[in-house]
Amino acid sequence: MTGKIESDQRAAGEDLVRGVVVKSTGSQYEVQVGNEILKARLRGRLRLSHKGETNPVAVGDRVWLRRGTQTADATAPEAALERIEPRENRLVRRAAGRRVGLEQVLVANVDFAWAVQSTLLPKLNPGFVDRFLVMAQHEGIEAGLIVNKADLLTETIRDAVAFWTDLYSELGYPVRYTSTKEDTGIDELRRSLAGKTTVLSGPSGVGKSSLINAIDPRHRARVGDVSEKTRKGRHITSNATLYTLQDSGRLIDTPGLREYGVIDIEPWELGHYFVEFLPHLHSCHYPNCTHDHEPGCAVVDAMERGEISDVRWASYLSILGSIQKGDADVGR
Ligand SMILES: Nc1nc2c(ncn2[C@@H]2O[C@H](COP(=O)(O)OP(=O)(O)OP(=O)(O)O)[C@@H](O)[C@H]2O)c(=O)[nH]1
Ligand SMILES: [Mg+2]
Ligand SMILES: [Zn+2]
Repeated sequence: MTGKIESDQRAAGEDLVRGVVVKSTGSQYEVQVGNEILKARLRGRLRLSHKGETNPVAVGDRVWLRRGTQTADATAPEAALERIEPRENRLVRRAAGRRVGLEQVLVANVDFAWAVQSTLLPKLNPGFVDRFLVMAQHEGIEAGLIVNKADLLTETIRDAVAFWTDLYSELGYPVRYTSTKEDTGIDELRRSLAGKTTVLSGPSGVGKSSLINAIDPRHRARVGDVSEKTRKGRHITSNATLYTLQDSGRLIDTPGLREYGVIDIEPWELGHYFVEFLPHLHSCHYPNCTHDHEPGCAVVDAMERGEISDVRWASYLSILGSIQKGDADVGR
């Protein structure tokens, strides 16, 4: 058994070892090889072959390393990152600021993606959830919604939050309420992570890192508070990190995003990533219908019959508008 794993982790005839990227700080990467974490630096030619991306290597990438000679300097890289395996999937967003136009790969090779929101502080943002679900659907990644801070649910907001969780459940997405303060829904969430790679993504301050710590207390992901004034998080987590779980499975913590920018999707294609539109798309009069102004639109008809929720249609139009305008992701 051990022999097989070793030969799988070593390229034939070459002195390379295979691992998974667990952290990326821009120029240096941490790569898990078996039970070991190696610091690695990228070879120059790899950097050039990924020109459209701000980061050629992302957390979750499967890579091949060449071990270097050990030095006494603990900060020196221990290996050169020689090769990146083709990705099964990735979550990307448009890079913000000076790098607009480039893609930022948030994570690669994930089996499941949770959009994490909170009931309050910050309050649930369905626009974020819809954009996130579109991008996950586009990449063929299964996705769902976690609503954390269930302990803050009061009579005043309970129905408003339930409106959204019912909506996403009815669309077929798994929905979980959790509280890291009251230990609600944590065991169930932990069980769903076994044997696969799962990513948590959401706005700053919703409790992604707190969930990681609650799921596997051996990990000590840094947690920050929410600003009293803006009621938003303070962007505590600054790099995506992959955690190996005690019970099997891998869980990726990501930095909080202000908004989730949709990328690489054409206007006529967007409707394909709204699951409830799918049964109607072939009935639109125009094959490239954008379900906006076109006559004979089966999606609008379905909405008028009450089969598609008007809030999801409004959200669709908002995303369509950003794609048509070529909006940049507002980013972190
Ligand atoms: N009331 C309540 N507060 C929580 C819960 N989970 C986390 N928090 C608090 O929310 C704040 C933000 O938590 P973090 O885990 O740092 O949030 P994050 O999503 O990782 O934020 P970024 O790293 O900035 O993206 C902290 O003050 C946590 O203590 C919860 O279930 N209930
Ligand atoms: Mg965090
Ligand atoms: Zn249509």
